[in-house]
Amino acid sequence: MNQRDTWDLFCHVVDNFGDIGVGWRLARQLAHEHGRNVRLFVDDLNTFRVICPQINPRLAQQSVDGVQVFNWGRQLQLEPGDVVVELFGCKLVPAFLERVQQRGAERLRWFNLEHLSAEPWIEGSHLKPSPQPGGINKLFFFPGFTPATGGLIRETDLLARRDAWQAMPAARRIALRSLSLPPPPEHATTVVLFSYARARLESWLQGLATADRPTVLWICPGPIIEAVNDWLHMQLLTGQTTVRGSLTLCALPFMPQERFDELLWAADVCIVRGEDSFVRAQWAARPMVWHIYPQQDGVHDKKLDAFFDLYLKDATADVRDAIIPLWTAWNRNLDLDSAWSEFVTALPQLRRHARTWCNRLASQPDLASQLLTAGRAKQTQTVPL
Ligand code: TRH
Repeated sequence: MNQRDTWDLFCHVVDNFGDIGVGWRLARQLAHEHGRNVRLFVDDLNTFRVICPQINPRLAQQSVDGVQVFNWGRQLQLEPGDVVVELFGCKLVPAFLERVQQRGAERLRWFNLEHLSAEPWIEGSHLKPSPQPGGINKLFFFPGFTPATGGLIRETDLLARRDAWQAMPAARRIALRSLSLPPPPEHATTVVLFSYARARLESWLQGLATADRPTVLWICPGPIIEAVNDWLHMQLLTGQTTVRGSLTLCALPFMPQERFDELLWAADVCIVRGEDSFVRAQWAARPMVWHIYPQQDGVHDKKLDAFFDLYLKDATADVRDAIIPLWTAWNRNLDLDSAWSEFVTALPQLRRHARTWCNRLASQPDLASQLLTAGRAKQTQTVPL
C-alpha cells in the first residue's frame, strides 16, 4: 500500500448521525493526514448534509474538503480502489462486490469497521479474517479503548488544538458568540445536552431552575427538546434562549463537527450519546454523561457496564459514586435530581478523572493509523473457497 492508494469507504445511514459522523471524520483524516485518495459512498446525502452543509444531495459525485463523495449508486460504474472499508457492516451492491472479489487478495484489502464497544470479547475478534468468495479475506476491525483493539478516531492535532483553545478565554467567547449563545452567568454550570428522547425531565429542569447556583443548558438538535418544551409549556425554537429562575436554556442548530468539538471543550458537563459524540467528549476531557444508543432487550446495558469497567477501573470512590448513579438514572429514565446534585458537587474530581482517562487513551495509536498499518500488512492467508 502506498501513499496515493485509493480508499473506498461505504456508509449506510441507519438512523441519526453517527454512521455518517464517523465516516466523514475518518474519510477526512485519511485524506488530510495520510494523503490517501479517499472515495466516500453514502446512501443518504440529505442526512450527510445536516452535519456537512457543503454537501449537495443532488450530485452523484462531488469533491468536498479533499474527499470524493459519491451517492450510493455510483459504485455500480466504478472499479474498486486499493482498500475497501464497509462502515458498520453495510452491504456493498452485488456488482461492486463481484469486482472486489475479482481483484483478489494481492491487490485489495477489505475491512468491516465495527461499532465501538468496551466489551472484552472484541479484543479477540479484532482483525480476525473472514474468508469471502474469490479467496479474499474481509478483516473485522473493532474500534475500542484498549491496546488490543483498533483504537479511536483522533486527529493528530486534536488535543493540541483543544488545549490551545481552552487556554484562550477569548476563543470560548468567540465560539459562543458565533453560535448566538449569550455569555453564561458568572459561576454557572454549562451543560451540552445532546441525548436521545428521555422521559421524566421535568423534575430535573425544575430543580435546576430553583437551585442557588445558575445552570446553562446548550441543547443540541434532537428528540430531547420535546421533554424540554413540555416543561417550558412553549416551543423553544432553534436559536432561541429562555430563562427560568436559575436555569438558562438555549436551543442550538446542528453545527459542523469542528464547532461541535468546541462546544464540548467550552462546557463544564457534556451529556452525549451514541458513539461519535461520546468519543469526542472523552477527547474534550470533560465530565460527561453517556446516553447509550438504546437497543432491544437491554443489550446496551451490557455495553454501558463494560465501559464502566474500563472508565472507572482506577477511579476513586467519589468519582464512581458520582458517575454510576447519574449515568444509570439517565439511561433508565429514572429520577435525576439527587444523582445530578452529587455529580455537580464532584465536578473538580470528575475533571481530573476525565483528563487522566483522555491521556491514557491518547497514549494508544489512533484508529486511522491502525487501519493504515493493517492495510499494509500482507494478507495472513488467502483461503481457496
Ligand atoms: O447521532 P447519533 O445518535 O448516532 C448513532 C450512534 O452513532 C449509534 O452508535 C449508531 O448505531 C446509530 O447512530 C445508527 O450519535 P453520535 O454517534 O454521537 O453521532 C452524532 C454525530 O453528529 C457526531 O459525529 C457528532 C455530530 N454532530 C455534529 O457534527 N454537529 C452537531 O451539532 C451535533 C449535535 C452532532
